[in-house]
Amino acid sequence: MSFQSILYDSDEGIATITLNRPESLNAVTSEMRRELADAVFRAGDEARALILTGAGRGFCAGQDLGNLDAPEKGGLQRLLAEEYHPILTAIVESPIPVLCAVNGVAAGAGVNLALAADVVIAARSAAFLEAFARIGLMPDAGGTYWLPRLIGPARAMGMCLFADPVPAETAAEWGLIWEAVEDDMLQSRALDLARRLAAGPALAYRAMRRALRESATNDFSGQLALEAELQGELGQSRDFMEGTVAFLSNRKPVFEGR
Ligand code: LHQ
Repeated sequence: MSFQSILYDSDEGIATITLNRPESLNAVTSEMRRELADAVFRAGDEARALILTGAGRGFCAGQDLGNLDAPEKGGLQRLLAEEYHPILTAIVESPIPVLCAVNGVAAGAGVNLALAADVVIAARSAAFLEAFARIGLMPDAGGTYWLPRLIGPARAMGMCLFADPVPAETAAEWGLIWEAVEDDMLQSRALDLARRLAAGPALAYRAMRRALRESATNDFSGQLALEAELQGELGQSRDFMEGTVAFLSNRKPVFEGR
């Protein structure tokens, strides 16, 4: 499988997808959407952790505004439903943890693509910009889902209405992302975290990602039931046996699960 708008690499259980249209800050075209979806599925089949990042000085400037369908082709609703949503769903439902390393500005759908990942880290010089109001649109691609859940309704509303860039450090303080790191440390930090995820208990990771996701819509008793069901399954896994034996033997566990 060869790609034009992204780079794909897989090594030692870690797949890396790099958005690769640096001349437009990795603005998203139809080709990039198709390739991203294919690459996310491929990573889920062959790796244990996935890093998503961007080439050049930007992470992703959102939709390429020069690459939009004519309205008679179904307009923005079709574009979102048929071309954006499959990528976002593929990331959220990926069997492996997804870490986004935001190397520079993330704008529009670029922010919301990053927020679909399980862990988001960003270079200190990066910023998050829900740019939509600047062009007469509202946030899409999951933005109105993630923002209030991550940073609360007041900050979510401010980000959407004012469309001002939120610097990486502020994003980390607000809980929009996991951490902001020095620019020259971003890729090594991403690799370090991805290595930990790749060596971790894959089945448990899958279960905790699902439980945390479903907590957004479950009530308390529903969530307790889901935890008990998933923990029941994990309790029968080899990884749990290995984790317990390793703890009692005072050694590091070697998890297998996929
Ligand atoms: C771009 C873009 C871009 C094309 C920079 N397109 N070329 C999806 C589909 C369906 C419905 C609608 O919603 C969506 C989701 C969306 O994402 S809509 C929102 C689209 N994104 C934006 O509105 C952001 C537009 N970009 C910007 O505001 C700025 O470029 C930011 C703030 C990201 C960065 O500013 P600067 O650092 O000053 O860079 P720049 O503006 O000079 O951009 C560098 C180059 O990249 C430039 O090209 P040039 O040939 O002049 O060097 C830009 O034209 C190009 N570029 N974003 N989205």
